[in-house]
Formats: sequence, C-alpha cells, structure tokens
Amino acid sequence: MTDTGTTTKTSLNKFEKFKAEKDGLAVKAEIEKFAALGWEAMDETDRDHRLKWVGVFFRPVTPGKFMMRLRMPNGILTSDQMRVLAEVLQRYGDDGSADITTRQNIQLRGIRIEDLPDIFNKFQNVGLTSVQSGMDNVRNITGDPVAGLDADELFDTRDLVQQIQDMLTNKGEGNPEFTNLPRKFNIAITGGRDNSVHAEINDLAFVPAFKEAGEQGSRGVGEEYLSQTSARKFGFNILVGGFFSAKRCDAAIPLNAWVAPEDVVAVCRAVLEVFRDNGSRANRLKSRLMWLIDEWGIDKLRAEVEQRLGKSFLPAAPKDEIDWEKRDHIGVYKQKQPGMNYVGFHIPVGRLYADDMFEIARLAEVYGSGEIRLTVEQNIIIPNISDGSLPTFLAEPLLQRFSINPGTLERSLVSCTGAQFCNFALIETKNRALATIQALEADLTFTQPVRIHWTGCPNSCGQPQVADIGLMGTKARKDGKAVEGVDIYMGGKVGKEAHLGTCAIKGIPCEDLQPVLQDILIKNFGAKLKQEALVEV
Ligand code: SRM
Ligand code: SF4
Repeated sequence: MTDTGTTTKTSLNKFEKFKAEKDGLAVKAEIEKFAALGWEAMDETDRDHRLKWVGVFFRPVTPGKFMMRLRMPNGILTSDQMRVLAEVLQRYGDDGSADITTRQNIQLRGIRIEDLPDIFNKFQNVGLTSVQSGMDNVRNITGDPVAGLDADELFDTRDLVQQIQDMLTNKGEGNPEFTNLPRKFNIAITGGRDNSVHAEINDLAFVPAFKEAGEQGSRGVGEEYLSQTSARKFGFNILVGGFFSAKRCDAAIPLNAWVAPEDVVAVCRAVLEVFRDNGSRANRLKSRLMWLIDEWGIDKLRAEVEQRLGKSFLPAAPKDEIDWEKRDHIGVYKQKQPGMNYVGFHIPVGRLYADDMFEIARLAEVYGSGEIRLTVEQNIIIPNISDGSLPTFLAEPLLQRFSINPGTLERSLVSCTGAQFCNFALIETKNRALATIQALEADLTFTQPVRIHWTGCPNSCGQPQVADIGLMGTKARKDGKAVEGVDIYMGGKVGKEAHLGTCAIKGIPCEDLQPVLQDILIKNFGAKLKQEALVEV
C-alpha cells in the first residue's frame, strides 16, 4: 500500500489511525455489549465512527436516536422487507421515519442502540443487510430501476449488482478484505439506454456498449466471449473516478476498457484492490479514486487493474449505448412482460413513515408480485401490476398522497437530509425544498420539466451538479449578518451526454431565494407567470 505501507504512521490521518487500531467491522461482534451499555457509556470512536461499518450512524443533532443505512442492491426490496423496516420504525412513534436516498437506498431514523440486536435479527430473517454502508466502504450499488421490466433495456443489471454486493460484503455478513478502503467508493452499473444511475458521478461505472467480433485486438478480458460467435457482443465500457466532495467535483473518465458481463464482478474486485492498496491514506480530502488517477495517469491505473485481473482489457467500444434522455419512471408504463405494468409514484423529498411503508408493502403484494423498487430520484416503483388490476390500484388512497402525476417541479425534486438530522448541514433542506417549489408552482406555469436538487452543504449528497437548478447550502450575508443561503448551480445534464453543472450564482440568502428562482425559471426554462399565461389565452 502506498501510504499505509511506505509512509510512517504519523502521516496517517486520524481516521486511518483508528482503523489501524481496530477494524470498523469488529463492532459487529459487540452489538449486544453496546446495547447493554447504552450510547452514553460507549467508547466514542466505536459510537461515532466504527458503528457506521454496520450501517449505524450516531447523529449529533439527535443524540441517542441513531440513523440506520441499509443496502438495497439495484434499489430493489420485497414487501416483507419493507414491512420489517416499517415495524422497526413503528416502535419509535414520531421519532421514527425513513428516507429514500440518492443511491436508491433506505435510511431509518430514531433507532435506539438497545434495540440493535433485535433489529439485526429481524433483518437477517428477511435477508436485509446494512453492512459496510458508511465510512470507508463501498456504498449501495445502483442499477437500472426498471431492470428486467424495460422492453428497451440491453441488459438486466439485477443479478450482477447482487453478485458485486455479495462479493464485497461476503453475502451481507461483512468482508474484511474491503472494510478498510482509503475512503468511500461508489459503483453503478447500467444496462438501459438512459443512464438512469448517473454513471458519471461514480468512482466506478459500467455503461452498455457493443463490441464487434473483429475488434478484439490483443488477448484480453472478454476475448473468449467475443470469439464464441461472429455477431457483435454486449458488454460495458468502464468509467472511473467520478465523485463529489467539498473540495472537488469531477465526472468519471473512460478507463478505455471494455468488459463482458461475466467479468464485471472480477473487475470490481480488481479496481477495489488497487484503490485499497494504493489510494492516499494521508490527506482524507485527497483520497478518492480520482486523486490516484491524477497521480498515476489513466494508463497506469488500467495496467494495475489488469495485473490484478491476470489479463488485459479489450479497448473500450468506440461508442456506448446511452442514447436516451433520462426517464423519471413516474406514471404508468407497460413492461416487456405482456399485460404487465410498472407504476412509479412520487415520494416528496423521499420521506416515508411507518404507516406509508406498511401500505406500500400491502399494495405491492395485493396488486403486484410483492416487489418494490427505489429510484435515485428518491421515488418508488411497484412493478408487475396486471392490466386488469391497474384501475383499482390507481384508485388506492395512497396514490392521492404519493402522486403518479405530480406538479412539474415537484416531480423531479430531490433533496439531501439537511439540518434536521445532519450535522454537516449549513441549512435546512427537505422542508424548505418542498415549500419553495409549492410556492413557485402556485405562481408559474411550465412548458418543460425542470429538475431542482437541494443539498445542505458542499458534500453534495443531493447532487446539485446533476440538476437543471442545483441549490447548495452555504452561509450568506444579509444586512451585515450571517444567514442561511444557497449557491445556485446551473447546467447539469443527465441521460445521454451527461455533464456536470457549475456554480452560477453565489450566496443568495434563503429568504430571498423565491424571486431569484422565479426569474431563472422564466428566463432559462420558459416558465410563465400564471397571470401572463391567462392574458395570452
Ligand atoms: Fe452523502 C456524508 C447523507 C449520497 C457525498 N452523506 C454523508 C453523511 C453520512 C454525513 C453525516 O454523517 O451526517 C450524511 C448522513 C446524513 C443523514 O443523517 O442522512 C450523508 N449521502 C447522504 C444521503 C442520505 C443523502 C440523501 O438524502 O439521499 C445519501 C445516501 C446514499 C446511500 O444510500 O448510501 C448520500 N453522499 C451522497 C452522494 C450522492 C451519490 O452517491 O450519488 C454523494 C456525492 C457523490 C460522491 O460521494 O462522490 C455524497 N456524503 C458525501 C460526502 C463527500 C464525500 C467526499 O469524498 O468528500 C460526505 C462527507 C464524507 O464522506 O466525509 C458525505
Ligand atoms: Fe448532510 Fe451535507 Fe450530505 Fe446534505 S449534503 S446530507 S447536509 S453531508
């Protein structure tokens, strides 16, 4: 390892030091002890940091009420799993809530440490895991939310995503091989045409690409696969190094490598090993994969990965198959299975309560196959609803609250956790995000969708750089005083030819934001004041 191996212990950052003293995953064996001790008596490093290796987050904003981050491979869960999550929350009354995250995942709130043994038992009974979901681990692996349903998909990502998760978590039990990365790591894999996972903002992403049989060149990953037939073959072009942080944001760049589906898990393993053993462990602000690419160059990264793989890559296919605008999946859509539909409904800023979750589980069972899916836009899809049961499903009261046809701005609103629960936050986000778009929708009419993302601080969990309008919490000044404010990002493009937006306006006090947004919506996105629209009619 570059830093752990060749630099002295004194140059390791404080996180590396506590990881070297005791691996984060070690707390898994101590859950009963922590439950008996209570959070106030626990060792602080175990409580504030190592518990994140089992997905349990101490919240300084609500001490004693922990957050639990699950893993939902490809954003898919069953009605039984959803019901267990709801049961866990139910016991906490008003403190219990859940959020769908920007990585197609679920977080629970209000969790008491004394309940953890029981909660982990419940999780195990229904095949849920929260292992390695925080700190220096690989986050939830994202895949197409309509994988296996979409008639136009090129590859169904579900099984691959599950295999990658199983490899890196030892089937949810925890895998010490990958519990001490230099920093967090994000993986996405897409087999659809619309880049539904935001491939460009992941440390490692696989995007669909066909390879012509004659193209193999030197012996490499996938050559055997290509030689099986003269027809062109499906696989993935590999992107690396995409990430957001307070210090720097970058879109992923091509590794110039193509991989057949059966080699994807091995490639993930190889890239993670290279990152684990060579990523910087000195400066935590410079530890993500892109910093290693800066140091080495892309050719050296590829060569190191090939060495771990034991074979060389075929060069990337000249073009990938991401040629659609991104879909949001809200509404009713035909599946590739005849007579079947999937229905996406909008969960405002991803916030759910136990009663909602019980009801979603019931609807998925009564009308669908019991399956529930999550999107990176923090919404829910229920698949496998037959044509015959669709009308009754659409009349269900829950769909009045979680609409299949929300307002233009509401429809694509995304928000990170913000000050309600996150101590990094510089502003409150979720409630403010909802209030702001409700006011804008009351005054304006729209001719095109506008994607607004809120994020409470420069860590960018709410991905303001992928939005049409991104709002990032900051401290602004008004009348000589520091007040809650936002920097405004513009120009983010998703789907085909995705690129990141950049900061266009700095330091708008939140209390003055409404007219500024109204102006931007009118000038840049063709919105009209309702009164003007009436006059024109
Ligand atoms: Fe994040 C840290 C919430 C997606 C970049 N993120 C945090 C923490 C854990 C900070 C903390 O301890 O309070 C936040 C927990 C707040 C809470 O109580 O909920 C937090 N991040 C979230 C979630 C829940 C936002 C949401 O409302 O959806 C998302 C959980 C995803 C998941 O299921 O795992 C979430 N975070 C992201 C994303 C978006 C993505 O992955 O597409 C990013 C930017 C992409 C990236 O990482 O490259 C992101 N979060 C960060 C960073 C900056 C990372 C860095 O390299 O500096 C931090 C701070 C850190 O890790 O030190 C952070
Ligand atoms: Fe917290 Fe900042 Fe991430 Fe929002 S962007 S969840 S405020 S760390």
